[in-house]
Amino acid sequence: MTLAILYTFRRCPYAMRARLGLLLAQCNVEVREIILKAKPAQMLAASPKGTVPVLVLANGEVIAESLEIMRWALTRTDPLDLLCQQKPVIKDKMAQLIAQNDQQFKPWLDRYKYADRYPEQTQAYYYQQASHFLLQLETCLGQHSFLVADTPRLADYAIVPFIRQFAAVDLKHPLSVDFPRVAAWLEQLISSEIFIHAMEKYVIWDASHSPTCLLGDR
Ligand SMILES: N[C@@H](CCC(=O)N[C@@H](CS)C(=O)NCC(=O)O)C(=O)O
Repeated sequence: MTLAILYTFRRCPYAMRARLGLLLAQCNVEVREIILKAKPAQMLAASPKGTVPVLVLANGEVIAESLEIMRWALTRTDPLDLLCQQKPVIKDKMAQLIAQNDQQFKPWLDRYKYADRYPEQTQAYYYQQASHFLLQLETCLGQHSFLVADTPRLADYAIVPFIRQFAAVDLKHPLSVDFPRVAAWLEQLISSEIFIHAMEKYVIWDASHSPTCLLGDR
């Protein structure tokens, strides 16, 4: 059987969420680890916009948005009901949290992380702006063990790579000081087997390599 091909970059939070979605759906794919400074021509031919992740399906269809890759995989197999298909209120809440993460939190995260590239404000200002979203997550986690329920769902896996990145910006300023519940949630998710699997290291792909698969050998 021809496998779908995933172009990915280990440290990219969008690619992380795509790998998590594929693993959670037990969907095997061929993994092609790339470097952003030297994107392979095969990836750019499939997706000229040049962002990772990119999933090229066996029928040639291309999915070049991380959340769509998660949804595509989980729509096929969702043993843990991560999409909460029968729970419209939770589905809406998840969509809202993920949209806030991607549209509001992520730009502040970038400014906080690379504050020297955005000298118009201080890093403390960017932290403050990013905190609005973290406070919202803190409130969610006061209501259940994970963002929308007592077990992890799509929203947890879609958002956690970005919170992990935020927490790593300034290790002298641990997340637990201002956001203790978010810090505990982060720790629980990133120490889980699935996350560790999603962070496996791959050599940089080139066309001469024999295929490497997300779920191990074919
Ligand atoms: N909306 C896209 C965003 C993906 C994205 O921006 N990925 C970054 C890496 S974290 C990227 O590929 N940037 C292109 C570059 O740096 O050349 C998605 O959700 O997949």
